[in-house]
Amino acid sequence: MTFFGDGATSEGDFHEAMNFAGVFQLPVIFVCQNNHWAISIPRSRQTRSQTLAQKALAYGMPGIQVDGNDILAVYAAAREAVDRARTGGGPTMIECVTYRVAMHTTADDPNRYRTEQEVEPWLKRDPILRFQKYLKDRGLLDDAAIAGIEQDIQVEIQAAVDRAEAVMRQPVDPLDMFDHHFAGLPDHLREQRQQLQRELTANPGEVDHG
Ligand SMILES: Cc1ncc(C[n+]2csc(CCOP(=O)(O)OP(=O)(O)O)c2C)c(N)n1
Repeated sequence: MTFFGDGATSEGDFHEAMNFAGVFQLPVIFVCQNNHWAISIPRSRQTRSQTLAQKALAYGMPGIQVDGNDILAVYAAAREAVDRARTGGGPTMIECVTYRVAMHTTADDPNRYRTEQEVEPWLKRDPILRFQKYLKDRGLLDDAAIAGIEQDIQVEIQAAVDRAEAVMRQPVDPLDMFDHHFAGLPDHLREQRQQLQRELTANPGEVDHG
């Protein structure tokens, strides 16, 4: 199973991988998270195709477009694709239609290229809220259970943050970044390593390379 965005479908790698998987009937599931935006580039500027899923047909594999904010619809599509792949039926592409409600990264300011009005309707389609409502309506979940799950998640996230911060506080040798990539370091990287070593020796107090 491989995951990528709507923007990624404009890259050559996507088309080569789809073609290869189709020709060799590989057990691959291409899951496209179409969240309408590739940083500041809207879905309408990626392709004139009506759907992204239809690209699968050209590569000889089934393509299915699902409501990506409907957890059960995504599950059903994935179940079918996984069963097909495991029984030798070849690859599938699934386009999950959703929306990026927040910024792309903390370095991005969506106010520069889209309006609040565009985002607004998607907030109501939040897949977690929808699934909560579905389970509550069927008596499978209540507010106390939700509070318990959220509390557990908070604890888990805080533990991960604490672990990451502890690792970041450990002294690291910046020269380590040159290790373990190549059996023999290429000349240009060897030069960069030497340059960094000289700089570190000249500025021993310089520890923050982030
Ligand atoms: C070849 C290449 N070009 C540009 C970038 C910079 N870049 C990083 S994420 C991104 C947008 C990706 O959009 P999309 O595929 O829709 O995925 P999303 O992040 O929205 O899930 C771009 C252009 C990159 N990482 N690699």
